[in-house]
Amino acid sequence: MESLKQTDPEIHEAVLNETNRINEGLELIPSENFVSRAVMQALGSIFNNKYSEGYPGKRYYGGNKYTDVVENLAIERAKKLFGAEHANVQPYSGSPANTAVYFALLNFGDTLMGMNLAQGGHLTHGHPVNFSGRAYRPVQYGVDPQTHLIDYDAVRSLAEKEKPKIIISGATAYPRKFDFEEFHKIAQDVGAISMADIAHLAGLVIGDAHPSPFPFTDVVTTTTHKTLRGPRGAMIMCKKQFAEAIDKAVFPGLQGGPHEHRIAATAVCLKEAMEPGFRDYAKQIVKNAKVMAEELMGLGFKLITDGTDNHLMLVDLRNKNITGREAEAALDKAGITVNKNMIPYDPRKPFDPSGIRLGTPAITTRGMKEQECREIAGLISKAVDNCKDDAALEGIKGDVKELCKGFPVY
Ligand code: DSN
Repeated sequence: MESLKQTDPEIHEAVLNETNRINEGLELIPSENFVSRAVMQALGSIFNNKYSEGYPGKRYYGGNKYTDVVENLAIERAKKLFGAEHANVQPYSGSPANTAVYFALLNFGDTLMGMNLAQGGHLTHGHPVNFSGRAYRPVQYGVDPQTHLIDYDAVRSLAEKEKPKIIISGATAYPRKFDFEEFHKIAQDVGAISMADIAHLAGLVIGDAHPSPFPFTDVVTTTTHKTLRGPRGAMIMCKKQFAEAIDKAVFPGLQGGPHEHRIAATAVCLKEAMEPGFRDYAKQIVKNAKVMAEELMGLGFKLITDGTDNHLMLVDLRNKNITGREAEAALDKAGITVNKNMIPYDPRKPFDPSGIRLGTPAITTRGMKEQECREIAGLISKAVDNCKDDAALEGIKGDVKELCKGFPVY
């Protein structure tokens, strides 16, 4: 990074510091991951400089011969990997991708049904402060107050009563499997479009570690930077009948020039995901999460739904006498990065909720397995027990650093 060092030493230093932070610490935010050098190289490539408004073969700018190669490869790989009829790889990220779907397929004021953010959903699934909850009429389903699982009968009743035009499945903090087939059936029965937002699950889906929403779901969105292990960005995949409307909504409806360097990096991550090793990776993510969950419960932590089937855990900290914000801060001091998170029916507020969210995609990428996950659970427990003792947290940070030494990120 000599050029960066000379041009902007402050940014250079921040990059080095961040590199040390990830190498010496444990990244347990379930939506984060570490991409390969090849993905990084595509992301930092010459395609950053190109304008290519339009789609392959139909651009509003000249000089797009090689841009078309890149975007076509990303599209074809996405279709092949997921078994999709159509793919649009231009959305800048998950929120613009979801917004594009609504813009394409709904009229303002139409009813949109999605999972409540406070119970595991996402802002763009109809939260009242978000565009999706203001431009459309949001109807929200959640989880059962006792089991904290999605009650599919309750989802069906709500859909029958409210007659949404689109039903969104998918979440950001739901530790169990989604029954995408059941969601599609409910949508069909009430005359709605079925949409799955698999941002968190995409890597697990193609690695056969979670059931797929294909080929039956009408529209599927995903970010590319979570379990899929690609650049920050998103894709929309859909049945052919929705393709034209969705492409038009992305461009020119919502976006201008696509970020082709990022699309090149998406193509690379999709190629990597076609390798047999990616299946092992996806399955290991889930194995790691299950072991960490078991170990944490053995140490007295209460996990929402008493465990996990996927890459994430939602921990209810109320029996530990610590809030989510306090735990996040204490763990940060110990070199363990997590995020505070609302638990279902949380009596506290989002900025200082009762829970934390943990996940295994990033530590699995760096090669950690069951044994390390047991150790990590012990370190988390120790940090929570000593959350007010900075010297103890510093000591745990040393243990974390020692553990990480055997698993360099780059
Ligand atoms: N912000 C993402 C997450 O952390 O789950 C969802 O978009």
